[in-house]
Amino acid sequence: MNKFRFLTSGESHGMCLNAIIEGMPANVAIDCEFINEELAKRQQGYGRGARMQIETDKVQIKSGVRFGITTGAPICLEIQNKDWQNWTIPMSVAHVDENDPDILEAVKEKKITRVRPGHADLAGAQKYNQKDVRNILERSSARETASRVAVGAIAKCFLKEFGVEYSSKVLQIGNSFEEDAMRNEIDKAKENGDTLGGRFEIVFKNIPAGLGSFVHWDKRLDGRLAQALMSIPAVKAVEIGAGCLCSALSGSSTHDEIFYDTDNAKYYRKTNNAGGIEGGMTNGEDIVLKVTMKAIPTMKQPLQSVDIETKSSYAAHFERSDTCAVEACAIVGEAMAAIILADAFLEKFGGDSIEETKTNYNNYIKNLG
Ligand code: EPS
Repeated sequence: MNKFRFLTSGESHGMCLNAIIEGMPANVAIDCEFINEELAKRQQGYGRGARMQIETDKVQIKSGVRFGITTGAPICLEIQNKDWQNWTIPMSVAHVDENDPDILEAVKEKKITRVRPGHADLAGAQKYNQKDVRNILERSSARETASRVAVGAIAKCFLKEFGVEYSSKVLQIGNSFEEDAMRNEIDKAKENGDTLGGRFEIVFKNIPAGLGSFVHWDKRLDGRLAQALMSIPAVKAVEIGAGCLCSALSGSSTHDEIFYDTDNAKYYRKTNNAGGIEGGMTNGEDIVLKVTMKAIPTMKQPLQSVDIETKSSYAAHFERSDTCAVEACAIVGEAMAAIILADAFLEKFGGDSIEETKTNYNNYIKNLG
């Protein structure tokens, strides 16, 4: 059903991360430097851990782009894991000789049996019948979100053709709402071997009215955005516009009154509690999304858990982790929202080339007022 869709593959300490994208029309300019800047933004943020000092995420486009322009063919991209060179034996794709004591030691050293509360470890090991939780951790790791940011950057290249603008900002870390207080709280959590979550806002501007639809449950754009954002590891809540505040507001204070600007032949609202979506469709106002991320479950001071081999009580596994990754999550959130909006654009306007998409878009916009 999706017009713009993608799959990713790759493990946290495997050779690389990949994505295959389908549905991007031909003749869209793709700037690899821009994709790399987006990848760098995801690596930053106060509270990130040691892994980010090892990696310098860079995209390599393997197909679907020629001379910097999409051809309409599937786009395949790859991001190398620099850390992989330290994991060639424990993450070997090929069979290894377990009779070799050095190899046995290297594999055993990376085996995990003490599952982390709050991560995919235990349910994943049960579901996939794994005795080494490494086989769950490697793919459930949020490292996978680097691929999504690269795909999102390609969606952003497409959206920019229509004048779409976007931004995100962190609203809250733990119980702090100001930058200095947020940093202090992160420092304190780090000292205590603890982690922190928070909340961020994403805004998309210049989105035309009428993307998404009310006619079927799975066409509603608010549902599609919420699903995409909830699919980011550690995200626990997504709000659109006034979001959770709506529970306390009466109808007269919830809904945004409608006006008409005769000079510009345009409908508008003075408030945006709807967050740019009414009836599962964009209404022409800014798309405003608020996302809540829980604290990362890998902690230097681990919680009580169980060793799945011995069934005895143990502190959960700790390898290396971020104290706080809310800033990074906001960049992933922008990427996921861009992917959904690019899909909704293509659903509405179609087109196998950007010229065709633009012709359809311009015809539609002419009649909107
Ligand atoms: C990473 C996200 C986190 C990091 C990971 C890199 O993933 P997870 O959800 O597994 O905690 O911990 O780095 C490591 C696993 C490591 O080797 O330190 C990311 O955003 O790239």
